[in-house]
Amino acid sequence: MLLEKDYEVHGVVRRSSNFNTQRIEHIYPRLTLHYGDMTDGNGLSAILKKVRPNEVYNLAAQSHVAVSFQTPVYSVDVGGLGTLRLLEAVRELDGNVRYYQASSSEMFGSSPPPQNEQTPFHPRSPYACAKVYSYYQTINYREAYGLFACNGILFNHEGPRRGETFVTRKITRAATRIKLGLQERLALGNLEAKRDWGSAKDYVEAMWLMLQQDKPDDFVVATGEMHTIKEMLEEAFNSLNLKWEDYVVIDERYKRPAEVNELCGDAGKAHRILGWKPKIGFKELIRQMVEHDLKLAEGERLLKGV
Ligand code: G4F
Repeated sequence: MLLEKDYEVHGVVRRSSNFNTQRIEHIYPRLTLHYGDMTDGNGLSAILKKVRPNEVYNLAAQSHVAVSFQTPVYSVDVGGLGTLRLLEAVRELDGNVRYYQASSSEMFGSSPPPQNEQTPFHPRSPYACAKVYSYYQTINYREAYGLFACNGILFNHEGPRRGETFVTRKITRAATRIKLGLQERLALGNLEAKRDWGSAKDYVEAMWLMLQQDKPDDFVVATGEMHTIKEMLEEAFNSLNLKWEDYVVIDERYKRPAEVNELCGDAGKAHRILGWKPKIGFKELIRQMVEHDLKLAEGERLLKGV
């Protein structure tokens, strides 16, 4: 839907010595890429002055919660101060730019579910603390400078393009590789945590809708359904006629210094004001991911000649 409108699409990516654009290749040639970095405010400002965007979506972060405990200063520099650098660059443009901030359900941390726009924040990681900082800076730029700036407080959003170190994709990759004899074990951390998992495809639509409204506001985006990691394991492994208990081992290294135990969003405000509702449920989401990863595993097996 995003691409149906007559948009010129620009993206900013960090330079890497290896190609790191596989997950956005499907939107070439609509997309023009620029090299930039959230730690380099001057660079961001130069890109914005060149592109003169109507809408800016800040999805940048060191987005792995566990890794943020190992790289706290970097994670907060990118996910917290990086937001401020980008907001300043947007403000300098002095135009009618609309700004979207990727806020996160991790900000709620240990506040019990259901969580909505009124729920107090209690962040439990450097990543989440940076997100709370960025959330308030976004509101401050809205109030102080009249910027059309919105926070989308997105709960976990998944799909076949999800990074392979996040728990959903780690599970579907492993289950399908185990099925084809390419892997023997799956090492995980805390299996008791509960999450509200939705489809990234649905959630991107909500992000876009926020910037099409008459006035800027903040919205929770969630399915309202909560599952444990064990339920996720059951769904993925059962769909391949496997029993997860035969393959999963607990590795303490995947446990976090502080855990977020229960996240389940109340997206009532997004339903009412944006007219948004998720279309893809938990079972369908896992089915899509398993189907995709099974094809990947089949390709891998062919290459290896197993
Ligand atoms: O998949 P996860 O790493 O996602 P997490 O920490 O909930 O964060 C994701 O969603 C947020 C939105 O709420 C985003 F803001 C954030 O950027 C990211 O996209 O972990 C989910 C749960 C955790 O409780 C974790 O402890 O799964 C548990 N888990 C158990 N074993 C594991 C593992 N997580 C990972 N990544 N790897 C494991 O082996």
